[in-house]
Amino acid sequence: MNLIQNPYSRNPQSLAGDWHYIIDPYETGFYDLFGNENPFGYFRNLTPDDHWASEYNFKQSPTMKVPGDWNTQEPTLLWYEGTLWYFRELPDAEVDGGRTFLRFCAANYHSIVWVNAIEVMRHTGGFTPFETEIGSYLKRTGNFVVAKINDERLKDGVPTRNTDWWNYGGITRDVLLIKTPQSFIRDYFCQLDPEDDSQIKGFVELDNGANKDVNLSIPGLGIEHLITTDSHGFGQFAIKAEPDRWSPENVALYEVRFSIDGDSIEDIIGFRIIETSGEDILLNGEPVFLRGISIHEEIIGQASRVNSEAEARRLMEEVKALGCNYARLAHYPHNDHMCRIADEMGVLLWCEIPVYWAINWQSEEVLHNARNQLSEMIVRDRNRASIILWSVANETPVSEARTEFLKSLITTAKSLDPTRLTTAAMFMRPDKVEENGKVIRTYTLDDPLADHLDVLGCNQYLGWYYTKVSDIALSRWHSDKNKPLIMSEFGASAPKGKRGGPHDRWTEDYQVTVYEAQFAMMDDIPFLRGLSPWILKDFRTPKRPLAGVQDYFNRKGIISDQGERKLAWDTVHAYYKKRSSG
Ligand code: GCB
Repeated sequence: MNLIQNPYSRNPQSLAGDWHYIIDPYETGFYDLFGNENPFGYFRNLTPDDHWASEYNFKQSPTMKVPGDWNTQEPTLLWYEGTLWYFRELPDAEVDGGRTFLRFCAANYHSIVWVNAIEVMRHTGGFTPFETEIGSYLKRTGNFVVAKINDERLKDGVPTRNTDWWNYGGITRDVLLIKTPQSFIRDYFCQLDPEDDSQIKGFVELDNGANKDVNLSIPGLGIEHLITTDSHGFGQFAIKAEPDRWSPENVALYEVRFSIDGDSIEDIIGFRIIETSGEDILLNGEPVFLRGISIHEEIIGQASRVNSEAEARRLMEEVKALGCNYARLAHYPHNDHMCRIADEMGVLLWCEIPVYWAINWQSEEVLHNARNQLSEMIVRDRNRASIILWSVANETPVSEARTEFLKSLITTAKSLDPTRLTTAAMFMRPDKVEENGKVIRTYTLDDPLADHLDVLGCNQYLGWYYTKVSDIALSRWHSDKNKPLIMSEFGASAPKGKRGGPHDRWTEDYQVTVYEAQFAMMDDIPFLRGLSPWILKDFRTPKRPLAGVQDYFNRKGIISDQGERKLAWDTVHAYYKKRSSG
């Protein structure tokens, strides 16, 4: 069964707050001396008074905030990668005939959860939700939850060991107790039909609701429609409708309510059509140019994982201030709030999974993991009008195994959501020829993956890696794919406040020079339909140690980690102003 759709509107009980924790680099709380799972593990929540081998006590252990990464809450954990145990008491069980689910909106990376010392779920993947029903394990009083979260980077992980971002560990997003009636609306999908835009189409899935009737109501469109479900509680619908179309310029949102006897759920949904035609991206039938920016999920001002609605809003406000109609949420699914805020503020989105650089393409298990993360992201977010692109990969090395792996993910994305476009960030290969003593580079997208995507993404760092800024004007772009291209990354590093001449690397001035040259070049790429420069804000990464300059931050932000705008912010802002009036 799918994850529970739209859990926040079920008035869930948040388990946010102080959780006790124990750092356990040797996994003493999980394995015995010989590496077998220990039946007296920490999940039992014992104390030295209970058992001679219990050399721990959760209630005497320190606390940290959930949600929140562990790295930035306790100085000794900044670089920690391994196992950490969490504990908190749960509310008393209510005897109301209903059902209770426990949902982790995300925990990085591998999680095992126990309720009252009974294992209730395991999950792999750091950025998507997982949940299970726990009602039958709850006692009248004295309930508790224990979670073992491990964020070791793994060769066969998704992502794999090597990434250019901080491996924030822990319960980074909300933990919710969701109450439902015995029979309830578990999932629904409600979008304008890309095959026939005169109708709203979708499905509803009931939990424990075989053959029940579901009422779908969209008051703003005068819709009251009865959906009948089959013996699995599954029902489809297609209803004639002429909604005001959602777009960044016209944030038209409708209340949508599904109800059955004893349960109802409300959502706020926008209706729009996204498609391609040759080299164009069409939003509601009109060509659109995506003025974007890439974002990591880090808080402006303190460089830690974003985990609240207010912090997500602050990021999106910065996107809007820049003049964007689009953002790339790199390099993993961001928190639940981001897409809802984008719906509300009118920002088109590219959403992706952490299939980044070199994954183990040969492994069925790795494919299963990647597919699971993709599915959890799509199921969580497919009712959001803002999302137009599902991206399956970032900068992956071309091989047959890689392409087969990614083709399979594209098939999954299309089957879960035929209303959106697929993409991936790829490289383009330069052919160099000498003309009048100058090297002309012609970039061609010859990655075979391109044939399977709707929209092509290309990352390039002309003027920063391998090339000089003068090479940018000598670059040409070629494509015979007849598909739109998004320049999904480009940029240059500059610590805020470091000034110099226009050609001095690592200065704000050089960052501006690179952006100006890049924009001039992009004006001449006939199949370019969008860009998302790298990146909105400086972000933490262990890969950038240059002292006094990077200090373990990637400094390609156009605002600093503290939120101060760099000179390049104005350059991007001015370019987007020109683009939006042109
Ligand atoms: C890339 C990666 C991104 C890096 C960026 C950089 O190509 O996709 O994750 O952070 O380059 O700054 O080098």
